[in-house]
Amino acid sequence: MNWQAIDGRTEYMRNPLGLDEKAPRFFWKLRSDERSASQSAYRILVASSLEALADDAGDMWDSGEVASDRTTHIVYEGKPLQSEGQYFWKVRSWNRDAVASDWSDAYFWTMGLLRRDEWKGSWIGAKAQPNVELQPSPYVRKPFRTSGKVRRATVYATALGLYELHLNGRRIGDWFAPGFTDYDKRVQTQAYDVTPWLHDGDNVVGAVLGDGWYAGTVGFLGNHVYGERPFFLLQMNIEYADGNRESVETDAGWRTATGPIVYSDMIKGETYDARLELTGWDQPGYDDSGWDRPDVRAGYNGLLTASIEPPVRVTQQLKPLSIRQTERGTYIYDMGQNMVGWTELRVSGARGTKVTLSHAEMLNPDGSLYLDNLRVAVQQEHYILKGEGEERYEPHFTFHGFRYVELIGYPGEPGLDTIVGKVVHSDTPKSGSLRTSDAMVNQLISNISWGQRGNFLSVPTDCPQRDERLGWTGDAQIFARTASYNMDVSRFFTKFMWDMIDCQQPSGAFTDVAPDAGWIRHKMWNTRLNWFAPDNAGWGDAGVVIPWTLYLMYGDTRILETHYGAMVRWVEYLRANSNELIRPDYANYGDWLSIDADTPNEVLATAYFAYSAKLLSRIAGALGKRGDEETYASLHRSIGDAFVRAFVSEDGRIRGETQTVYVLALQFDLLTERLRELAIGHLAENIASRGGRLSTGFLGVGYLLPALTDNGRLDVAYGLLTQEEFPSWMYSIKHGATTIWERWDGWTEHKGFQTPSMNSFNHYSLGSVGEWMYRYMGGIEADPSAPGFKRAIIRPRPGGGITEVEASYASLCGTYESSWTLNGEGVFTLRVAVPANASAVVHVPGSSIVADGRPAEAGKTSFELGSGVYAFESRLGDQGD
Ligand code: RAM
Repeated sequence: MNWQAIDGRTEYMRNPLGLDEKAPRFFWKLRSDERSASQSAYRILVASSLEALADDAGDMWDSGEVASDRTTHIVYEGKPLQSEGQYFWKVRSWNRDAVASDWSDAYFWTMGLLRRDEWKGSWIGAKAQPNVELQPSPYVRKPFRTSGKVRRATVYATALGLYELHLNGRRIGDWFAPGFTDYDKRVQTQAYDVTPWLHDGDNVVGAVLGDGWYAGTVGFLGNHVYGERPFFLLQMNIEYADGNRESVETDAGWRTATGPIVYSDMIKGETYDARLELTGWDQPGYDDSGWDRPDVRAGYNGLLTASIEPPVRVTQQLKPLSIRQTERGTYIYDMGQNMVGWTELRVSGARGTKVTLSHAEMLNPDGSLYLDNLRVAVQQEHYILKGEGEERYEPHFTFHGFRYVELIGYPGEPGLDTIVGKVVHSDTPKSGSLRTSDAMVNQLISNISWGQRGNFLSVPTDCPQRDERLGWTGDAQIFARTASYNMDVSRFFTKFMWDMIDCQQPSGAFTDVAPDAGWIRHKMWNTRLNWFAPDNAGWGDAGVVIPWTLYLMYGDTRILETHYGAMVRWVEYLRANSNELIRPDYANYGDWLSIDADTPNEVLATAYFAYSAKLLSRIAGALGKRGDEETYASLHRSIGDAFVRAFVSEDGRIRGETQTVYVLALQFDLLTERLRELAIGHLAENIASRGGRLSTGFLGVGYLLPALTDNGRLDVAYGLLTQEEFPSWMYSIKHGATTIWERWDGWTEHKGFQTPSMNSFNHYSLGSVGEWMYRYMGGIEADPSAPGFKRAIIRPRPGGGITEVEASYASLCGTYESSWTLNGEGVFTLRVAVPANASAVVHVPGSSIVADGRPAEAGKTSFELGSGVYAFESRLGDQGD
């Protein structure tokens, strides 16, 4: 029977440390080799020790046998969880025949420091420097002794700035901790189990501090946005086998010095002088008598919250494809992929030799690095050799977006193995995969996923190379659904919602950028960039779209409950600031970077207002708030009516007559049935009149193919997908793109590069077509009535000359697969896999359907399936379905 609960998770994570969630949620998956396997009941045991758990004792919680088919978001309801508590759990599941599985493996989690007064340390940093723009990174250290056998040692740490934790000569943890938050409001803390790394007797704990988003350059907002220099807070709690406890924490007794990192800035790169290395600084026995006492910061008024975001990690290493010497005697490498992270250098040479690594996304026509689009960003490292044999170097608190690397000043002749590219991003595990028979479509899929990898770094950034790299909310919302197919972004976006909440204005407006990095606080938008406003249409709406997406894709109702009030405030803000339900748009983004098509702001803004209201109604429904569900549904209808009155003519033409106005009106459900039909006709005509090409910008593009497909124009949708003439996705691919460009015309044959003041080659927004590829081409669609893929709708739509698609999606409930082929005779085959304890409604296109080897009843095209693997065959006409 093979019925088994597997892959247990706590708060979406495998065995997490240092949670501050007092009612954590449990998740598991089910394994079964039977068809239509389902769970009839479960029992969870939570114990305070592994021994107790092994004895089947749930001294913290025994859920009892609960009749339920749920396996996700099961809320802990046991005894109160304690600070630093270590908890173990397991689950047993009963199948529909009431046969029990074995107990699952044991899983665990720990709690962090739950009360502020449990943080005993002080914030320490280097003394203030004379006013320098780029300052050296401080090293801080503390020797300490352990006395006896250590049972468990945990480090809790954070920084206003960035920190790299060291213990006894070992670097511990990930990159760019504690992540980007609005430090005026909160900072995340991390927990590390360091038990294995403690020595008997003498030990040293320390850290290297970086300016990061706190004190370094943030986007185009300059440096010192939150503070002038970084500060570090650490507490190591040690429990001995004999029950004694001790702690080591940051205080005035630590020592600090500067070392080889002359500066390291997110936007400005790094200079590292290896001659200044503090060899052995993080080990016992090092003489720190020349080091200073640290500066102790008075305190911190923001919240200390356990880290929600997934850690930033190096997830892949890329070797360069080629190397070429330039006339200047430098070398230019091609990594073969526009990537984000940095390069590691291997070099031997004389002490004092300076080697520079310079990074760029593109090459100029003369073969040199195209640096113009970086604005004030400097994607360079300068490394000064110590001259002691082979030296290896990678930077610390900076990252770059690049495909090409220029090596300047290298002593000797470099080879392909002189550098290696390190791919760096928030470690959101891959959850989707898509492969087709069309090589260019596959390249587009790859470009979209590289765009995500390059820009999901603590926050969803717009781009990784120029002096921007900010959490633009419009970009994030339009791409959120695509992102959640590609990778598990549950916690990444849960964290980002806090960033949005921290910036929500007293009026209820959600901002364009989160964290806003003091943009609004300093009223910079008035002075520097007067087009900025805190409530742009399609940007602020992210405050509703993102929680809804998390609910749909992961079944998370807590995110809806937590932010319900904030979402209501947003929609009420829009209502209060509209004129008879027509929403003005004060800023000028409109359908940002559309091409040769200006969507009137009011039309776009009113459509988005309606969409926010509609989603809020559904959210209220999901939370059982029937009154609000009706209130916001009727608000949505009223906005739709106002929209039609103000902007739609009798013949279904919508003001502006851009593709985007039709797409939004169709997708946000603003039209009557009659107007809908007219609108789809106008949309298709507009596309045809442009030679089968699109004109949509960031906001229209995400819904363009869905709107066409939902309204019977799959052929037009595929035409746009596979269009190779400018502007199109394939145009960039034909010209070598390996990521999604910010602009359709970032580079064109007729004009060359667009204006360097805004020309990123790694912006994911126009890649929001990824969603359509999963939902429609692959056919794996979420069912809002069973969110989190407890049930899926499988409805592949063949077309576009594509003969084969393989799609899969690893949901919280297990992995769905939908793979199809279409041969020259119009024979369509479909293979569907549905995970245990889940179900799917499968819609098979075409006629003469054979399901699982048997002819289906005439006229039957949809099939309700339980778990298992199924095969279908049908015959298609010329047009797909
Ligand atoms: C640009 C950003 C971003 C966009 C805004 C409106 O500067 O790159 O992608 O959301 O402007």
